[in-house]
Amino acid sequence: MKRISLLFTILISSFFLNATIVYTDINPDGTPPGIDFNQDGTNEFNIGAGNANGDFITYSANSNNNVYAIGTLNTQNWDVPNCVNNGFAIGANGNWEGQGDCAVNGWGDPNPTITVGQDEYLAVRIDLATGTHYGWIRISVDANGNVTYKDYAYNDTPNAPINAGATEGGGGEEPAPEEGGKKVVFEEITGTW
Ligand SMILES: [Ca+2]
Ligand SMILES: [Ca+2]
Repeated sequence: MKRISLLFTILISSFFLNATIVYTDINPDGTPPGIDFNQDGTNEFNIGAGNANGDFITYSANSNNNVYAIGTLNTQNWDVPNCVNNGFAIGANGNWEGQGDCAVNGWGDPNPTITVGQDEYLAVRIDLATGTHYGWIRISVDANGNVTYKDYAYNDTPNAPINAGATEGGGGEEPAPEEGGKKVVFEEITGTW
């Protein structure tokens, strides 16, 4: 029974690893010119400096690329990202109101979703050749509003959620059987027995 459980665990782990989160470390941490999630030479987000180093990002090249923002065009908080905590499920239900650019530190005003000196996550949506994907960018902001970029990742399964900070395993909830994943695993296990 133990062996079966172990096999089960390995198969589950293998499956979710295959679900694949594409992770990129920024090394050393700092302010790269942009974020290229799939490493194809085209940045999904470009990083610039306004009030402080690396404090705004733009992504007008693709209209579906976006950042989870605090507000909407109507509330005028549309261009301030709503930074999320580690483990936050980033998916289709996010407030995708970044509208082409975002000031990470709130255009010089404090971004209320950021704690100075603490890891924060930008929740992002990107369009790649394979479809719409969800991802995160880990940053920290100092007392002067300078932004340090640390690493980033996206789920290579289109439309599938990712947990902020997740680097493997799909990062979201267990997929429903009709969505593919779990069903396949159980079929494999049945076949093995
Ligand atoms: Ca790219
Ligand atoms: Ca790093």
